[in-house]
Amino acid sequence: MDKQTRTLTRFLVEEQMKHPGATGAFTELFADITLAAKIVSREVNKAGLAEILGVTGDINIHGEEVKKLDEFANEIFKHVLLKSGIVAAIASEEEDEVVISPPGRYIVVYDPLDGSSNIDVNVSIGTIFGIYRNNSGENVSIKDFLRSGRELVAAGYLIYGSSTMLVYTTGNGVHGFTLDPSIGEFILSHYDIKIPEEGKIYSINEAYESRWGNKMKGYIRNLKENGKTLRYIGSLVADFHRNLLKGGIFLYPADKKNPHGKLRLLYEAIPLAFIVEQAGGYASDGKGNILDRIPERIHEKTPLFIGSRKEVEKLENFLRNG
Ligand code: AHM
Ligand code: MG
Repeated sequence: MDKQTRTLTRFLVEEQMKHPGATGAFTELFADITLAAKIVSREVNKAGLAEILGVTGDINIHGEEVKKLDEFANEIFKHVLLKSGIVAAIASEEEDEVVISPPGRYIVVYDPLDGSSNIDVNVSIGTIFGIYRNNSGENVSIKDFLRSGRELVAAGYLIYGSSTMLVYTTGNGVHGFTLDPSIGEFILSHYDIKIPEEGKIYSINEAYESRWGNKMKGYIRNLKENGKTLRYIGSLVADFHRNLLKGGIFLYPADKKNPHGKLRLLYEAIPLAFIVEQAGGYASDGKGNILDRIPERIHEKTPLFIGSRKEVEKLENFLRNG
């Protein structure tokens, strides 16, 4: 019985009770995030029916076409978070600038709908988020976003797949909750997730091989010679989630076309780096820990190598020594 009734809300309240000074604001913030997520999940699930597939006709700051669902997810998260009185400012992949609306104890960074190219074809997509404390009160500004991932209060992602899941950490292990659509609740399904130290899977877009440097080419050749297997969905959240549970490495290197990589440091790489580290894994930009990077711009890009600790360390050694 307990298994079916271990909701996210109960879990958060139990966690909150371990911290006598807690005000409940954080628990409320999570209620807001899951509300937005449930609405997005509902729209994603019926996307083939509603007139919500396709593009809006706009191009975002990254030069990419904005999908209607991208925009919808962005608006829902922005609205729910900024109206809460708990979040003073947000930075989103789909907003050119940070959006400031004090008061609020927290600031939130997010990619509202990651894996946009998979929206129209019924393949898993997701939302990634990171939560920081607002240390500047009413004077919150863009500077409050340019900080190390080590200052994260929490990070998580939603995956809209064959089921909808929330996976998050507050720095006390990583826990996964599955949405039971019949009761509209996230139920604890994956307690204290640990990523295997090593793994068979590697995930990279190999079509770009001709753009890579020789060390990257050699590394991938080496993986194949050592019996690794390729899995690549093209949705970071879905590729990350699979590798978190099964072990392996996800790679999006810098290449000739994208000299700084494609993925975004602040609202993609850093939150996932915090999660993977809490699960016993590791995230690198090829030179060092993603959590040691301090973004200079909110939309800064980074190479990303993330997953099982030993696999990512091997990759780092390969890039250093060839
Ligand atoms: P998006 O945030 O615009 O959806 O782009 C990010 C996505 C990631 O989910 C995925 O890992 C990557 O882009 C795939 O890129 P590619 O198509 O170059 O392999
Ligand atoms: Mg994205």
